[in-house]
Amino acid sequence: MKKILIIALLMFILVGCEKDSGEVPNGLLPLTAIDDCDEPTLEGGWTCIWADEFNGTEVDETKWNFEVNGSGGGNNELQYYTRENASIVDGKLVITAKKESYLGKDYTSSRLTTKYKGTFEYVRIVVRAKNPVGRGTWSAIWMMPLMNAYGGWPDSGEIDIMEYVGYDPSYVHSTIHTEKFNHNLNTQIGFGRLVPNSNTEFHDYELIWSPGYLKTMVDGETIGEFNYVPALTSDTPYPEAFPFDQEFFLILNLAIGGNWGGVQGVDTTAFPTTFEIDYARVYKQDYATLDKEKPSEPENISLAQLKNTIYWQKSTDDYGVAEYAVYLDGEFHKYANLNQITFSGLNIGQTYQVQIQAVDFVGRASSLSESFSLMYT
Ligand SMILES: [Ca+2]
Ligand SMILES: [Ca+2]
Repeated sequence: MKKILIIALLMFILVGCEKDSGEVPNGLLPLTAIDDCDEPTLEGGWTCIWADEFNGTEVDETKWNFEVNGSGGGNNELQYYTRENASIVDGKLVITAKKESYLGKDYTSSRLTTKYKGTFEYVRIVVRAKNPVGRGTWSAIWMMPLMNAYGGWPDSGEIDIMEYVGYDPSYVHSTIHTEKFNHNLNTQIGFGRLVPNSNTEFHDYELIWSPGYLKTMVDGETIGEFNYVPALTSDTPYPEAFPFDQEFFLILNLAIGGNWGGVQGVDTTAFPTTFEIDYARVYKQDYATLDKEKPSEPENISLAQLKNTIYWQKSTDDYGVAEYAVYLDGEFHKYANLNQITFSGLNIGQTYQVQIQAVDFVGRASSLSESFSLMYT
């Protein structure tokens, strides 16, 4: 009797759970954490999808590429990047900068990337690292776009999760570069944070990246937040301000000298010096399991300064809006990744009724917005 009751109760719970989980409209499957990540999940539904704990005996070239060159990184840097300046020691990637003459350069170091081996969009990245010591060093944990969807640097964006220069060792920095905001125009958007012991202690440097939003942190404390706010750049197509809706890859490097690292020269007695990385982990949110609510209805559709362009207030959602479906006169027209769209190829002089619908990562859609009358010119 008791057994039957338990079975009945179990069945009720199972059926109840199944009913509760609902259906994933677009068939997205739940995520499973990879095996070789020492912290498989993080609070908030983050599941580890890529990681290197640096536990082997040499750099894992299924995950990393060496960039071997003396081209100066576009910043007049002084090092030649080789394969030999990176090694795995006691569970850490150690990049060692040396003062030595090599193929016309006075220093050697290493730069590793995950290009074609680990490329990501809308993820959380955690890299535990210890910065080098010495005036003239310039270490970085950063990202570049895989396909340059909007053109060459800086038009497709750059995400600097953590940069450090040895002449100013108390600070770490986070910066984004885009077509509209970049260091050639001196309009890049950057933040610094006081971390006095970043070259004696390991810290977790993080990026949280969702549509229209980037946040960097050190040990859970914010370094910088970067939001796409279309009202503030309404004269600009969104990719010029915020091209971060494409896949990026991770880069770890230790530069010497250069336009930033070398501002106060190089202390030649500081070498060898090391940039050490304990792990690099990438997490994605398990939308299929977690995302239960549809997004809010897009509101406040407005005409942008840019011709034939509108923007609207970003919808809210329990796990994020993946894209916006744009309707013209009741018919689906196209998707927009962020909350702005520029129309093209319509009939000049005709007025269209525009409606917007927010769609989340599992395909749940908001109700259609109110109509906005747009005269195409
Ligand atoms: Ca490790
Ligand atoms: Ca949702």
